[in-house]
Amino acid sequence: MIENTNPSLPTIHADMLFLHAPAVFDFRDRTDIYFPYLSTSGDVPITPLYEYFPLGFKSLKRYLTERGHTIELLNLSSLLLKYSKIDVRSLFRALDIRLLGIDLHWMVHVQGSLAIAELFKQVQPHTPVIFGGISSTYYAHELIQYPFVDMVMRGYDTHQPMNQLLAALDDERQLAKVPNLLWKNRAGEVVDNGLLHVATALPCGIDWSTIPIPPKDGRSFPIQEVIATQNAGCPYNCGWCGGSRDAYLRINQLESSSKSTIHKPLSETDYEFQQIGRIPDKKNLHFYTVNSYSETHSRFDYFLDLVGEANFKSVSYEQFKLTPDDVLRKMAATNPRTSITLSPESHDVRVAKLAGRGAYTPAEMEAWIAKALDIGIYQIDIWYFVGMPDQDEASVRDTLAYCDRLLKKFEGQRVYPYICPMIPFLDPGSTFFEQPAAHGYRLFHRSLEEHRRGMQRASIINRVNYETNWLSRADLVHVGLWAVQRLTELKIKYGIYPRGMGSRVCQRIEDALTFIDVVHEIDCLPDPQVRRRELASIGDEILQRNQQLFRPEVANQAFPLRREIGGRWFDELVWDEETLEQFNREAVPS
Ligand code: B12
Repeated sequence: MIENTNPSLPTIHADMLFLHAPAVFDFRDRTDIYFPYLSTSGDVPITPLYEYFPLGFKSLKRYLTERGHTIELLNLSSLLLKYSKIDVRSLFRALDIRLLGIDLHWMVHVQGSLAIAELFKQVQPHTPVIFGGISSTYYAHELIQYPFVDMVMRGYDTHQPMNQLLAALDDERQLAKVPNLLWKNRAGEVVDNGLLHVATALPCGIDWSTIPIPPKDGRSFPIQEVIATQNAGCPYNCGWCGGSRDAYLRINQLESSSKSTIHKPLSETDYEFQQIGRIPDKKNLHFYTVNSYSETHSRFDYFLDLVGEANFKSVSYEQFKLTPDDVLRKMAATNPRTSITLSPESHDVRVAKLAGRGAYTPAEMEAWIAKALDIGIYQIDIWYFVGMPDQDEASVRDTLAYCDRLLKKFEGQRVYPYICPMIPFLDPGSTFFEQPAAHGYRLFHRSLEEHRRGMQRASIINRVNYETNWLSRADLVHVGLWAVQRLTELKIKYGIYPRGMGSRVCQRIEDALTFIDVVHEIDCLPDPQVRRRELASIGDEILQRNQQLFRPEVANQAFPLRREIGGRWFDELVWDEETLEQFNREAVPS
């Protein structure tokens, strides 16, 4: 262990710490990367650092703790947002751990996760670093080449292999037997143990009883939410999605006849509900059920009974097809504030079909909405996407015109369309990523290193990893953000957003649309020296805009009011608030 030179930050002793890095490091003082307002997808409460950590962190913590290992979770992304002066090196000096685990699950973390691993190894060169998650699995062989990455644990289910690994850490002979592990031996050679552990289920439910909760006297609307995933992988096959049926089989190196969806045993679902029941203030929780469309009828029926007994403040369900009447009735009965999320992706069924959707026409959807509201569904959210095959600017404009009609038709009935540009990345491993030309796509970054470098570009347009035959990279950003702006105007028109609040959102998007071009022009200058100089000349303007986003607050398209962070389920900070505050005040530089 290295000496902890900051006594005000107590040393954390653990077998393993799982760390979630900010998407870009060190975002706090970067004057050379511009993060435009509302440039994440918009449905989840995050900044452009993408603070969610994988749900698997929580299930791994439970599984490994129950098997005798001490495990800590650190959301470095949230910690750095909340405590703006804390130096990461001094945090690392206060860790006495046998293994550091970093997720590179979402590709968008490529720059941040690698930068953090490199920094950690400078402080603790003898503590091994392991990567895991979907992108780590896809890029495992490239990832292991970085000198600061010692191991990669591949696969959608890493519980049992991680237990085996923690028991084998100091013994190379045992390490060679850990399934799914790619690692470097003492001689520095890369050893591939093979992808032998194939996920058959999501084996371990989450202990929700210990999650952070927002302070009672918070200054803003609290973000109180838990997520239910009853399955991973997917029976559907949307070409842009890195979690689709084919992508799942490809990334996990499985045969096309293998199972592409894994489910949580119902006993583990029961466990999760029991633990949720122990959260103080449970009646204020929003329960966000992701991919409920991949559940079988009987499993979903069982799940709905549990939701009904739980008495959440509100519940939302993602649906792929239009939910049948009997299920709608049951959903409505489980909670008075039940909302359903549909993602038709485009109003144009031809485009929607090419995107892997198109299971219903707009007319069918409208008839269904009327019925669902009648049955007692409280709210319906409808998501459209920008960056799909055969979707040009005119098509996006038509989607907005359609949203106008939809909002008018269901005025005052809580039917809310949203739109999001697919930026910065087309998911690696998705079918369109694998066969771009066949689907009208062109890639700008393909390898891990290309993505890492790409994420360091000042201009968001240059960070985007693809374009389509119908929308260039600049169009994806411009048309995408314009569409968000137009939809905001429509929501003001129909009284969904108060005028003042909506206008501020529109003004900030307007500023982003203008400033994106300023940054982009400079970022495209061919001479690196001139480019750096010109970029430096607008550095203050970049910083000032970024600092409006990187605060201990978050606003997103679905809820464009700033809300305090720190109490989201993934805001795990290891040290208590008082300690971190004191440490932040002292801010001892390295
Ligand atoms: C549920 C889900 C979400 C949820 C919950 C996410 C969460 N906190 O886990 C929400 C809706 C919040 C979400 C958000 C996003 N998602 Co998502 N999501 C999914 C989905 C549908 C299922 C994932 C899942 O439940 N896995 C099962 C859980 C239990 O396990 P796990 O978390 O994966 O962890 C296991 C392993 O991955 C591994 N592991 C993970 N990390 C580590 C680290 C170490 C050290 C080790 C050893 C192991 C390990 O071990 C764990 C235990 O077995 C997948 C698609 C799919 N069908 O698989 C997309 C998917 C993962 N998401 C994706 C994307 C793009 C996003 C967003 C970036 C979208 C956006 N633009 O906002 C955001 C990112 C948010 C953020 N980071 O702040 C892509 C990722 C593609 C890629 N390679 O980059 C996917 C593949 C498909 C998609 N397009 O939706 N997502």
